Formats: sequence, structure tokens, C-alpha cells
Amino acid sequence: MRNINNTVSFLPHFAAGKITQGFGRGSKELGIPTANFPVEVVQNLPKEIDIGIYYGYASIDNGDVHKMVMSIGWNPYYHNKHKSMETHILHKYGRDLYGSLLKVCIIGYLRPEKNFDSLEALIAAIRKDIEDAEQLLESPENLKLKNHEFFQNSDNVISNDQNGHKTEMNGHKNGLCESETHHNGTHVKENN
Ligand code: ADP
Ligand code: RBF
Ligand code: MG
Repeated sequence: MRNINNTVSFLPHFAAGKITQGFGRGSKELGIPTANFPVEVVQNLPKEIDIGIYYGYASIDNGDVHKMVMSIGWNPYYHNKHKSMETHILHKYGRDLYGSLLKVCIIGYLRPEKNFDSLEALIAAIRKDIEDAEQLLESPENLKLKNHEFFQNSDNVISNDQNGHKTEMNGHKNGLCESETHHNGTHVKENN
């Protein structure tokens, strides 16, 4: 049984890693490029954060912070075998970003991941996610996270969010960032 309330209590969640190659379907087939995190970052996601579609903010190589939508899951439409975290940044870069450092702050849950009868239906659903995210990310409470120190620091980052989660990032190892999440005093060690 899904418990989205539990997921939401683990947000916002901060994650970072170098962008890896996905299946090349995002931009070609859908017109919506999605930057993929390495498997290690996916494995570091607290298990309480359920699969589904999320919104938040993202930056590339510590540059400007933009709105984003993210799919966490198995892409049932494509029958993927591996769980993925795919970020579509609401900004036109006009170039490939493979190997760049992607930082995300996952703020809220939009909807469960679904299967669709057609590619058109999947694209329409993602367009609606983007519209919803555009609006939600204008709220003063969410805009505070756009200016979070997580996005401002270029190396060691220790951040505490309003739910008492603490994310420590100790530089980059093999292109990845170490991260630890502390939740209500419980120490959750995540392996890299
Ligand atoms: P892949 O299957 O390799 O992830 P996609 O077709 O999904 O390929 O395209 C994603 C790639 O497009 C990203 O890895 C990044 O290099 C590039 N890209 C350019 N603009 C964006 C953007 N606004 N959001 C996400 N990725 C982008
Ligand atoms: N894939 C699905 O199979 N079902 C979904 O409901 C779904 N929703 C998505 C929502 C967003 C905002 C994004 C960025 C992607 C979503 N995807 C979904 C993933 C999509 O299938 C994926 O980006 C492509 O397969 C390219 O890897
Ligand atoms: Mg992709």
C-alpha cells in the first residue's frame, strides 16, 4: 500500500550526481529531455520516497537554479528493468549535459507513475505535470528552497531543511556526491 503522507514527510530531499546516458528516448521521442542520475544516486534515495512524479528545483554545474519535474520509477510505458530518477529541467540549455553535475531539491509529489495507452497520452500527462509544477514552484514557501545554500555551495554542503532532515555532501567521489540523510534523530547511512 502506498503511503504518500510518509513520502511527503521525507521532503524536501536533496540529491546530486553526474548526469549519465539514459536510453535516448526522452528528447527524441517525447520532446522532453530527462537527465538521468547514476544508479548510486538512485540507490541512495531513502526507501520512504515512493516512486512517482515530483516537482522541485535543479541546477547544472552550480549554475542558475531552475524549476524541474522528476520521474522516479520504472517507466511502465517502456517496461524498464531498472529504477530511474529522471529530471526534466524547465530551461532551454540547447546542448547535452552528460557528465555535468546535476543538483536537485525534490520538494513535492504530483502523482503516481502510470501506464498509458499511447505516447500522446504520456506526453499530455507530462505537459500537465510541467504546468502544475510551474504554478506550485511560485509559492513563497517553495521559492525559499530555490535560494537554499545547497545550490550555492560548490563543494562541501551541510544543509538542514525545515523537517529536520540533514544532508551532508562531502565533495565528489567518482563523479558522485556522498550524502547522508538524518530523519527525526534516526541516522540513515546511505552507501555510495
Ligand atoms: P537520455 O536517455 O540519455 O537521458 P534524453 O533524450 O532523455 O536522453 O535527453 C537527456 C539529455 O538531454 C540530458 O542528459 C542532458 O544532457 C540534455 N538536456 C538538455 N536540456 C535539458 C533539460 N532542460 N533537462 C534535462 N536534460 C536536458
Ligand atoms: N513514464 C511512464 O511510464 N509513466 C509516467 O507516468 C511517466 N511520467 C513522467 C513524468 C515526468 C514529469 C517525466 C519527466 C517523465 C515521466 N515518465 C513516465 C518517464 C518517461 O517515460 C521517460 O522520461 C522516458 O521514458 C525517457 O526515459
Ligand atoms: Mg533521459
